[in-house]
Amino acid sequence: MVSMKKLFTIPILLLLAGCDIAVLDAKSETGQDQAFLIWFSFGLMMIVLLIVFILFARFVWKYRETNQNKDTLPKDVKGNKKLEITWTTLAVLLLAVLAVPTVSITYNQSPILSSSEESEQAVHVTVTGQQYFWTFDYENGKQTTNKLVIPANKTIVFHLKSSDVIHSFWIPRLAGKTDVLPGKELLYKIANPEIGTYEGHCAEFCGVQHAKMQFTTQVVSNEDYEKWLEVRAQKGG
Ligand SMILES: [Cu+2]
Repeated sequence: MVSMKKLFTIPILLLLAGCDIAVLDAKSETGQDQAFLIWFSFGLMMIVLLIVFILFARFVWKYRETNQNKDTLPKDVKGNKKLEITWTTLAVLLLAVLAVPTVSITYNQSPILSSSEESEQAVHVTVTGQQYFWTFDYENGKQTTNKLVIPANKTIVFHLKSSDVIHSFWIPRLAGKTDVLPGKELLYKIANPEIGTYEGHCAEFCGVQHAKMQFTTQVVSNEDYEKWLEVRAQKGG
């Protein structure tokens, strides 16, 4: 059996290490919605866990063996209708509560095949994944490699493409992982990123150099973005 000391060592070490969970420190509306889902389901889970633990402790204490009852067997009870209905209903209700934000946010954020609601405000960037780097093409023809620059507080529509195998586009602080498929262009939106520099990764094992398939994302003000776009630097700009 694992000793209590060992059981607590891991979380304490994580806390001491200043454990930084990027997805919970989201810097975009899209990422914040995802972080909310994590906290929401975690919260519900903790409530259930707390109730179960309290009841468990109570029953262990209440029905423990004492000198008075050690020679008698407890009464055999089964099929309490009230209890069965209660915990079945509670579980269904809990799942229903969990389903509302989960379905709504997931549906809202899922990548689509083509953009039907072409919004004027959105900034479009074509993202091409290939072994083992990322290319970003902007609306005016500018191209960068392994460095993505986008404006803050806008909706960014990424047109995800792969020129070889399946990759996955992931900027942990901005949004979750999205598959990048060969032969199929997926549109993925990230809403209202905040100014800052964020790491990006390929999150799908795509070959021997997969771990090196990283990029930097710079979210800059709208003005800076326009200026940056005008500098006609080509690759690597
Ligand atoms: Cu990859």
